[in-house]
Amino acid sequence: MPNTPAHSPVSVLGLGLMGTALASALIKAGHPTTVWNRTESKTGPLVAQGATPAATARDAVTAGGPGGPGGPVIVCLTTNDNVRALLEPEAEALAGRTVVNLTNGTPGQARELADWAAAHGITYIDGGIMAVPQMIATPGAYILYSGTDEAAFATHRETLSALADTKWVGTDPGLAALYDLSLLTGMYGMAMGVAQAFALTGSEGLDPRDFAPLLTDWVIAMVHGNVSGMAEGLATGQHVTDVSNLAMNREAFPNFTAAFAEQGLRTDLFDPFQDLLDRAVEQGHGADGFSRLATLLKQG
Ligand code: FVH
Repeated sequence: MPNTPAHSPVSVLGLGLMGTALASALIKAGHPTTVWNRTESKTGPLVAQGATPAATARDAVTAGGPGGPGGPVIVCLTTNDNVRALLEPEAEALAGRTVVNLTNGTPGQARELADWAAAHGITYIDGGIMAVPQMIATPGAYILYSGTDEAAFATHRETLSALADTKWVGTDPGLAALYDLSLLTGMYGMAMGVAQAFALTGSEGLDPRDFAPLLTDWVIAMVHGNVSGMAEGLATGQHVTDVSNLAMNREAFPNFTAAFAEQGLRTDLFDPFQDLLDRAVEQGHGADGFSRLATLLKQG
């Protein structure tokens, strides 16, 4: 197979659920793929698909000879501490290469890894995967990328597009993690609300499958109504609303925590929201909509 950008060799370090899906997608797209995992047995299924196993992480990053094959070294481990511990001893071997780190972490961790890489002549691209392993290389999946060297990203973009759609978000290496965690924050907020809603209907023995369609439609409608409206309020500083203001919500909200308690449920997921509404109204923002709340979440 010719060593064109479309089929450039790639090394993948970390073959958990996600790393395995990533490596498999690269193999299917025709990239000569070298794989390494701390627990060696996880290389087996990928070798059966055509991957080359590396006995050590050093072998994986130097695959293709001195200076490596020119393709990216993709890393997907549990945490960025694991990444740092794995890559530090390989700094010399990685000099001149591009590391694409798809491990979930904080913006600060990404910036620290980028600084460490730059000090060793390594190009660092951070990524945030907006997909579960089963979605890799399917429509709808995308990966956010950021790093100081946008040209390096452009060089490897075609290779990376074998994994999922690519979204470049900027030259601050922390931005991919910031976007990733912000999107997941929205998801966790939704998960908390949905869990509490099922607990409330469940407290009367309602079948969750009967309630699910109502809840789905309601959540979707509320997302459509609220997210862009909040963005507009935040961007313009015009938070006043004629729809559902904070003063009204503050008065209504005790009904929720009271109902949870009446039904024998815990209230502690929702108690902080009452505190936030109280603070907003006490600071004179009663006529504002939910966008105001995002301005009241800074520490200090
Ligand atoms: N799975 C998912 O749905 C999400 C989707 C969004 C992105 N996340 C992040 O991806 C990272 C990896 O997730 P994963 O699902 O692949 O996780 P595991 O299946 O648990 O595999 C973890 C791999 O990390 C290796 N590993 C852990 N510690 C070390 C270490 N100290 N040195 C070297 N490798 C290490 C582990 O190796 P082993 O246990 O098999 O030997 C696995 O290869 C993660 O950041 C998610 O947040 C996934």
